[in-house]
Amino acid sequence: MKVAVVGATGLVGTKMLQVLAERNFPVTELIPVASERSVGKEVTFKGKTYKVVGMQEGIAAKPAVALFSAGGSTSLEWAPKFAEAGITVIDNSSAWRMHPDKPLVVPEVNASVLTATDKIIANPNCSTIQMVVALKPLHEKYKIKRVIVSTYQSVTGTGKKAVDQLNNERAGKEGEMAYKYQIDLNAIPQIDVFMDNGYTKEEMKMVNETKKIMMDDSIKVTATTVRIPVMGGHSESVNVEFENEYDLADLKKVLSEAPGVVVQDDVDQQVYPMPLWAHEKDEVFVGRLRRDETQPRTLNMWIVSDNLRKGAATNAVQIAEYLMGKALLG
Ligand code: A2P
Ligand code: 11C
Repeated sequence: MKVAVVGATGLVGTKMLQVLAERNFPVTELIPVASERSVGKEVTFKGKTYKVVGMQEGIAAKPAVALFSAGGSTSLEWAPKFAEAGITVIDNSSAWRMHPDKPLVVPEVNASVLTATDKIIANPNCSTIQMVVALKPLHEKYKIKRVIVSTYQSVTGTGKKAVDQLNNERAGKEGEMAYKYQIDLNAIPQIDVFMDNGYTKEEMKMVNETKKIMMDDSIKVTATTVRIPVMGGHSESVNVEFENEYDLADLKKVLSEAPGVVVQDDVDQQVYPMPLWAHEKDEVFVGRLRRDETQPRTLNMWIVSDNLRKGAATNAVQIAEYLMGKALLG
């Protein structure tokens, strides 16, 4: 299958190439696409080098599928052009996520919404993806009423510029700032821009995307998203109130049997999910499972995942795998 990666020189695009290779996605021809600045540069895929091409050339090559991670404005402009040419776009930006006609997919949760006519498919925000993978099996069994989430997000979620900022700060060097403030030795309670309601865009993504992916507008979600000086892997403290009573041992079993979830929860041995352990893994790690003793039917948990993998590249490749498996690609 001909596969294009749009944004192939970026942090997520590079991870997409790595994940496609690792999972042995049947790529017969790779078309790495980036901005005009990068045309002619080389990227490596499965030990071979490929020259980066521009957008128009990417369309002309007629890939069956294009994995996009080149920012929202690039997606808004170019995804429809790829789609018109019959190419299925799986888009990692926020451009199409809340569009009523565009599916927003986490394969473990709602792959079944996908049809052969979907030509632009949205990949959710990283912090949303890891949360819904863990929430879905619990919603099915106990019905979720309300979720309160606080995040501890890695600088890799911002991109290369933020990784450079943290490295420079640690080395005591001057450099370009991705954030308004120093991130090393700090915690910044702002991810993305502020909205009129006082929440950040990242926080509202978690609220709105969760309802859409879980296909249930009745789930109440409230979020506080925070950037911390971690190099890879987002962590989340999640408080979940259920409609129905649960037994903690049963709930752990439900999670341990859920697709894409690994339970790491042995406090006697001080075992719990951490970004260091989740790094370069595709699963969502869940631990610190305990009752919220302040109110009934409520759980506290800690969720960690590699934001560039399950939070971005792996989820996009899994969508492509699903489409291929169901013969939904043109
Ligand atoms: P380029 O390297 O040529 O700028 P990151 O999020 O890590 O910064 O990566 C963004 C990716 O999106 C890069 O591959 C970047 O290419 C690509 N990109 C940015 N703007 C455009 C554009 N207008 N057209 C195509 N690709 C773009
Ligand atoms: C972050 N979650 O960690 C963001 C990155 O909507 O795809 C991904 C932004 C998005 O900064």
